[in-house]
Amino acid sequence: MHFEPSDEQNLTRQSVRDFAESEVAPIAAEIDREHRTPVEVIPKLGELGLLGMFVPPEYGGAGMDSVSYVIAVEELARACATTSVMVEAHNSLAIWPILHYGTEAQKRAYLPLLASGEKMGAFGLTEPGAGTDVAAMTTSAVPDGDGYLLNGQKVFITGGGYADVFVVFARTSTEGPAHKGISAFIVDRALPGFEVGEGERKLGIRASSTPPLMFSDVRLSRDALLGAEGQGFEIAMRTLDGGRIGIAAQALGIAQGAFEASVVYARERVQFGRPIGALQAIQWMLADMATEIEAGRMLTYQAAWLEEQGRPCSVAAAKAKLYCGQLASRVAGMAIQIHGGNGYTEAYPVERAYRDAKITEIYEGTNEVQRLVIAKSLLADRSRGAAS
Ligand code: COS
Repeated sequence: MHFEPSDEQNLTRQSVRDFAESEVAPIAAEIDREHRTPVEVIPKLGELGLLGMFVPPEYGGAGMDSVSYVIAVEELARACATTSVMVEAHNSLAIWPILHYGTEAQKRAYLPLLASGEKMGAFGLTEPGAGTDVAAMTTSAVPDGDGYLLNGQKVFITGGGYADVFVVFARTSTEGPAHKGISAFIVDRALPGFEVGEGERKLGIRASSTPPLMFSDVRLSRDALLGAEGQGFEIAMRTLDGGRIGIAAQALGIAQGAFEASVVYARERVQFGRPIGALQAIQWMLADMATEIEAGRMLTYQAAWLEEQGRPCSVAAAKAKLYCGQLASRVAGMAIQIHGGNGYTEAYPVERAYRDAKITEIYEGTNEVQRLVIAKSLLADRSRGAAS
């Protein structure tokens, strides 16, 4: 397959790049240093349509295709990984499940507000004792009157500090297989008994808010249930399939930014009387970086295209995320190597890229989880139809 972006996709890249270079890149180092979430960019992201990218226009969104979405995330990450994950978590993890599993009333109630950025969304899945092992979650939603009582704790919730609407997963049954007893709910931050804790201080994406959520007898109405009771594990997995394509795009953008900074540095930095780009040792690193990024981009766009067609994309998403997460770490490492001692300081953006890259090998499923998903499909009973 030779991927050729459409005029519309090229336009998306150009407009997001212009915005990222003028509004995001100038503050990226500062918000990282200060661990400060750039909430001031949220209205601007909303105006550009980046907060409701695949929400259809009838619900107030931009109605973009999945490839345009990954292009936008990639361009934001090229300037600032934190801003890209703010957009990614909101679109992929909060909006997507409401769009695909919500009732008409839920879609009408939430999507226009989320797409405009008037309200921000987040995804409450991970718990202190349930990270990779999602089915081990203990947060419970016990039937009570005509609704549920929600109790428990979530951790590492991207966007938790500023989000208004959360897609929260909780156990509604302890009967049968653990994953069958999980349900999804749309939970408003304003509900009594819902508390948001202090954000974590992290190695990278330092400006991204990732606090714990605490639920103490939070009363949910019946209308808060997203999908059917017991469908939560499936909703989480399908949501993460798309989310992983977004994280692959984020990893690509981080790598692209570090690569471009390295090309500039290789042209300008003089040693032994000539730019270091004249040295084969540097040239080989640049060549490897460019090749890996292009390979990762093809995997990511392929996964997004499959998703857009409504075709199975779990395995393609896992491959894209696995490959791009690793390439981002490798490329950022080479970028520091090319920059030498300068690259190890905060004065150059590759230091931040190196720290930011690592999380793309961890969140929305570790490298090991992606390998598990890929290997499972390779060894699946073919008569049941393996995913691509
Ligand atoms: N789409 C739809 N359904 C899926 C699915 C997907 N992508 N993946 C799994 N399922 C279904 C399976 O078909 C199975 O359904 P049945 O019981 O009806 O047959 C069910 O879910 C259980 O699947 P599986 O046995 O593979 O589940 P495991 O408990 O072994 O978990 C892993 C599999 C580890 C891959 C999964 O829990 C996972 O992805 N963990 C990582 C979670 C994560 O990414 N956390 C980050 C949070 S966001 S920062």
